Amino acid sequence: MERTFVMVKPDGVQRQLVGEIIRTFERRGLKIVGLKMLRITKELASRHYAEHQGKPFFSGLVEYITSAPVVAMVLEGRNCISLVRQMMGATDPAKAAPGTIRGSFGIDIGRNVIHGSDSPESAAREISLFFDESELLDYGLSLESWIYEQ
Ligand code: DAT
Ligand code: MG
Repeated sequence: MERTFVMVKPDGVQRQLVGEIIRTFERRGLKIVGLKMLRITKELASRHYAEHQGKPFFSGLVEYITSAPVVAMVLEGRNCISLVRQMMGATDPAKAAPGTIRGSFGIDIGRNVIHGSDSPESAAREISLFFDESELLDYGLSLESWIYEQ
């Protein structure tokens, strides 16, 4: 099983899409193993988006992600890193496939509702940036045999 880091961004929280987004992942069969609401500091934003430092959109990105609370979570499931990326849709919501989260709820690349890790390395880095090991729960779901054949 794989874990990934997902965040409902400030626009998603302000637009009251938290429940809708969590529901989308739960319906798919992904398991929530960590969940919290927080206001991201400038320092955490700079670390989370370190790979984008120096790009023209960086300061706007930090401004946006720190502007209001976010909901951070860790999801677990088979191949869930790429599964979640597929469910999110393209970075630019205007180009995201209909039915994806960004393709359903967004229009502007600077207001794209959700973040999800893009690789196993990013997932490990981002999970440890937002969660202590003690905040992640190991537990089984009794319906697992109805989601996975083996
Ligand atoms: P993703 O969030 O799909 O992983 P990314 O890591 O390339 O995309 O970029 C991080 C965020 O930065 C993205 O969600 C929105 C913003 N962003 C990326 N490219 C942008 C651009 N060309 N103009 C404005 N914002 C951009
Ligand atoms: Mg990214």
